[in-house]
Amino acid sequence: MSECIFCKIINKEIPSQVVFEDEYVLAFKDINPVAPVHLLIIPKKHMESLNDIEVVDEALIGHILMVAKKLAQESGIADSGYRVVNNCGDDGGQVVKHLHFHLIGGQPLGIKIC
Ligand code: D5M
Repeated sequence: MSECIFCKIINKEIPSQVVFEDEYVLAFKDINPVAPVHLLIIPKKHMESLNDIEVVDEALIGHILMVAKKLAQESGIADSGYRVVNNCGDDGGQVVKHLHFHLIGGQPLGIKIC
């Protein structure tokens, strides 16, 4: 049994507010939202971080971005704008060690560091 909290969410061992699911990915509401829309999009395949993706994962990563676009549209933030954020590793601020992408929007977003 995996100890990874996001794998537990995928396996429905702990609850989450799922907004999208298919064979490859799960998207759910972030438990600590920083904006009116704050979703997490994760691969069902466990990978610790962006450092672990391989060539075979190219389609999966593209799919995650397509899901981000779809969820931005469905959330009503596509036209006003949003961010898709991946925190990688300790300096990147990654807390949960299962690859995930934040979809954030619904208000003007703060500090822009790049
Ligand atoms: O982001 C990890 C994110 O994961 C952080 O914004 C909180 C969120 N989180 C942690 N546990 C849960 C559960 N159980 N449900 C929903 N969201 C959760 P990081 O990029 O690693 O800092």
